[in-house]
Amino acid sequence: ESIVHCEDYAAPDHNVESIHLTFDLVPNQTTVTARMIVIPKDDRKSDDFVLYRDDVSMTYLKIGGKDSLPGQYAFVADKLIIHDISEPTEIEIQTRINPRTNLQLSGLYMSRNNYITQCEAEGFRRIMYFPDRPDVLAKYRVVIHAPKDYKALLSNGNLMEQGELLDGRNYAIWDDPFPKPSYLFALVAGNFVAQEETIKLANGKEALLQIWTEPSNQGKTDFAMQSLIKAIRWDEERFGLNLDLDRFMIVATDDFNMGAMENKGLNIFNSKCVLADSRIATDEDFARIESVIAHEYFHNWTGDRVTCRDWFQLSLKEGLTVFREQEFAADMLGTPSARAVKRIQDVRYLRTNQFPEDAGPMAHPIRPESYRQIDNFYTTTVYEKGAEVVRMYQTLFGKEGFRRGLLEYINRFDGTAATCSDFLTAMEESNGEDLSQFELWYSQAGTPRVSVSSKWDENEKTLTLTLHQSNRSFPGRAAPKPLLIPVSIGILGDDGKDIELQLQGEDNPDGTTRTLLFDQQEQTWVFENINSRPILSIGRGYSAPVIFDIEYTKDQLAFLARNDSDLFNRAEAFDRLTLLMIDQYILDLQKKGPNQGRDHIPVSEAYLFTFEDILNDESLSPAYRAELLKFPDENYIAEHRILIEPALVREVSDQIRKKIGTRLRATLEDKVQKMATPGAYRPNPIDAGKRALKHVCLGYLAFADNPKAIQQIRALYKTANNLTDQLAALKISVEASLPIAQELLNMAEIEWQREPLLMNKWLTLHSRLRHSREQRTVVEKIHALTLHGSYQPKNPNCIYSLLYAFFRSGGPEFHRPDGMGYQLWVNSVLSTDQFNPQVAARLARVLENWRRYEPSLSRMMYKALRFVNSHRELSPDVREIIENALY
Ligand code: DPP
Ligand code: ZN
Repeated sequence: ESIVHCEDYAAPDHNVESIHLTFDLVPNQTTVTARMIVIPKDDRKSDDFVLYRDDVSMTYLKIGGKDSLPGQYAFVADKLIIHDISEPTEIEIQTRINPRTNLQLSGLYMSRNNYITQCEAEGFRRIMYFPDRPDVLAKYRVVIHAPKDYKALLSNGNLMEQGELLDGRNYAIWDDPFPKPSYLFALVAGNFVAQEETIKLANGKEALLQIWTEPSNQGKTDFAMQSLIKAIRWDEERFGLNLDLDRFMIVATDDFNMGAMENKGLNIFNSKCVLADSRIATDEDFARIESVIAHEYFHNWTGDRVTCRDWFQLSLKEGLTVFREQEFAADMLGTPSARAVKRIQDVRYLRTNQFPEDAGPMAHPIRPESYRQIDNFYTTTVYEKGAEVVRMYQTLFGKEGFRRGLLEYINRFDGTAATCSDFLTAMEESNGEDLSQFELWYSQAGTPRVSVSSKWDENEKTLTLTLHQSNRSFPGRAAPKPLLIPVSIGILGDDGKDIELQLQGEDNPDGTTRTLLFDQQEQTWVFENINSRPILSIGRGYSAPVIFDIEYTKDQLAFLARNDSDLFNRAEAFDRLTLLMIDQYILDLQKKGPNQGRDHIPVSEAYLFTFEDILNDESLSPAYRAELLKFPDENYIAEHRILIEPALVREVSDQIRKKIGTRLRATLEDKVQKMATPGAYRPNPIDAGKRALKHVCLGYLAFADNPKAIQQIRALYKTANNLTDQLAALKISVEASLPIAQELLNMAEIEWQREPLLMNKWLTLHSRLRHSREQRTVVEKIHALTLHGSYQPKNPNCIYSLLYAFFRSGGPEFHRPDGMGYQLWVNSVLSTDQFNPQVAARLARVLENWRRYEPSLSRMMYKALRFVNSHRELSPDVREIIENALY
C-alpha cells in the first residue's frame, strides 16, 4: 500500500451533481443501487472518471442508461475507472455488500439486528463505488427497503415519504437538500424509538429534534436532548448560526469505533457519549455528553456546510470544532472558577496525551504532510493542538475579531471544501492583519519550548523579560522557524496584587494582563514602574500550546498558588510545585537502597502547608480546589520525567498520598463532612464540585488506611443515590487496595450486570488493580476478564474499557519486569487486527514511546513491537503505527 502526500493534491476531473441510492437491506447480502449524474469539469486533465472501492462487489454498471461494455471501464487496484466521460453522463452501479460480517464498523454494518453506517473517513467506498473524497459534493436522495419490523428507517435530510411495499416490507425516502461529501452520508435502520421535541429557531423556523435509541435505552436521552437545545441556542447567540434543517436526528448505538459522527442531519453516537441518567452516568459523563453533543452539532456549520478539501485539512473542521465545543462548555459553566477548572482539565489532557505524541514517532503537524492510513490521523494533535491553534486566533483578535473571521470564512466557503489556509486568510483579512508567520503552526510539528528569563532592576524600577523559543527539528526536513506565539502575562507585586503593565516607550499603563506577540527566536520586553520585587505570571490562561521553561523557587510557586489573579496560572503554579516536590521525593528515594526504610522520607512541610491552605480556602470553589489538589495521574508525572520508570512513579505516588492523608487528616476529614450533597442528585457544576472535593479527600485518607474513611467509602457505595459517588468509592478502594475493594467490585458486578455501559466501567476498574502477593497477576486477571459474560470480544467499547484502559494506565502491573503485560498487548493487537484494524491501531499506539522507558522495559517493548511487525498479515493501519514506532 502507498503513502499519500499533501503536496500531491489534485482536484477531481469530474463532479457528481446528484446521487440516488436504493438500499435493499438483507444481513448477509444487501444490494445497493446508485444512479449518479457525473459532470466533467472544463479544466479537467483526463476524461477518466475515478471511483474508489473497498470490499464491495459490483453486479452491474450502466453508462448513459446502457449496459457497459468491457472496454469502457477498468479496475485498477482499489479504483474503478470509467473512460471517456467528457459530457454529463448518468452512471448506474449496483453493489453487493455483507453488513453482517463487517466487523471493522466502517461502511454499512450491523449492531445486533440494526443497520448502522460509518463513512468518515473512507467508509462510503465500502458501500458503493464512488469518488469517495471530501472535495466531491453531491446531492443525495436515499430509498431504504427493509423488513417490516424495522420501525426506524433513517437517512440524511428530509423525510419525503414512507410506507409499506407490496411485498409487505417497509420503505422510506429521504432527500438531503445540501450537497455533501460522501463521508457525511448516513443510514440507520432498525428497531429504534425516539424522544422528540419541536423547537423554534432564532430565525423563526421550526425544527424537529429526535434522539433515537433501542427500546431498552428509552428514558436515558433527556440530558442529551437538553444539551442539544443548549448547543443550538449557543451557536445562534455566539455566532448567529442557525440550524439549517427541518429535522435533526441523533442515533445511539453500542457498536461504534469513535465517540460520535456528525453526518448531516443524522448524527450517530456511541451510546456512551449520549445516554445518561443518575444511575448510569457520572458527573464527568454528563459533562462529556454535553460537550460531544455540542461538538457534533457544531460540525453542522464547521465541517458539513464548509467541509475539508482533503484529509490533510482535517484540523480545519476538528480543531475548529473542538475549540467551539470548549467555548460552549465554558459558557455553560458560567463562573470564572468553573471555567478555569475546565481549562485546567483541557490543558492537562493536552499535556498527557498530545505532548507525548508530538515528542514521539507519530509526531505530525496539525496539518499532516503524509499518511498511509488516514484513520491513524484522528489524533490529539489534529484535534486538541488544532483547537489550541484556533484559540490563538481568538487570543490575537479578541472574541469579536474571531467571530468576524469565522463568519467571513463561512460566507466565503459555504457549500464548498476548504483548506486550513483558507481559514487563516479569512481570519487575517477580516481583521486587517498579516498572519503569514502564523501559518507555520500548521506545518511545524513538535511542542515549542519557550524559555523565560527576567531581571528586575531595583534602581530603574524596570523588569526586563527575555523569551527564547526552540522548536523540535526533524531529520531530513528544513530547520524549524520561529513561530508567532501569543504570550499572555501578568506581573505580581510583593503584596500579591497585579501590577498595571506599562512597556518602555508607552505613556500609560494598560491593564494587568497583556498578550505579547513573540515572533522571533529571542525577544526582550522592558516593563516600567515596577516598584517592588515582581513575580512573573507567564502564559496566563495557557495562551499558546508550548512548554514554558521558567525557574521558580518553591517560595515563588507557593506565592503564585495563593495569589495569582489568573485562576489558570494559579493552578499551574501549584502543579509545578507538586511536580517539584515529587522530583525531590524521587531523588531522596533513589539515594536509599532497596531495603533501607524507603518510606521514611518526609513530604516537605512547606508543600503540606500550601496544600492545606488551598484546601481551606473558602473563596475558591470546591471544584477548583479538587482540581488543584487531586494527586497527578501517573501518566502525567511520567510525561514530565526524562526517563519513565513506572514502578518508581507508583511507589512515590502511593507514599506521598499516604503521607498527605496522614499529616492533613483532620482537615481532610473536615472537608469530607462539609462537602456532603444531601437531597436529590443533580449533575450541576456546584454539586459535582463538592463531590469531586469529597472524593479527593477520601482518596488521601484511604491511602493512609484511615479506618473511618474506609467505613465512609463503603457507606458511600452502599447509600449513594448516584453513580458518581458509587464509582468514586470503587476507584478509591481499588487504587488504595482497601480490604473492601473486592466486596465492592462483587456488589457492583451483580448490580450492574444488565447495563453494558456500567459493565464497561466495571471492566475499567480492574485496570487500576494493584499487585498483591496472594492473587493472580493483574495481567492474568485482565486476560481472564476477556472471557467474562459482559465482555463482547468484537465490541470496541469493551476493548477500550478493558484492554486499552489497562495498557494505558501506565502502571507497573502492565509494565512488568517479566514482560507478561507486553505479551497480552501483542496478543490483543494481533487478534483485534483480524477484525477491526482501526481499534487494533489504537491499541498498537500504546507502546510507541518505548524509547522513553527504563532500559529493561524498553528492550522488551522493542521486542514486542518487532514481534508484531514480523506478522505478514498486518493491516495497513497497524503496520503504519508499528513501523513508525520502530524506525
Ligand atoms: N466523529 C469524529 C468527530 O466528530 C470525526 N468527525 O470528531
Ligand atoms: Zn469532530
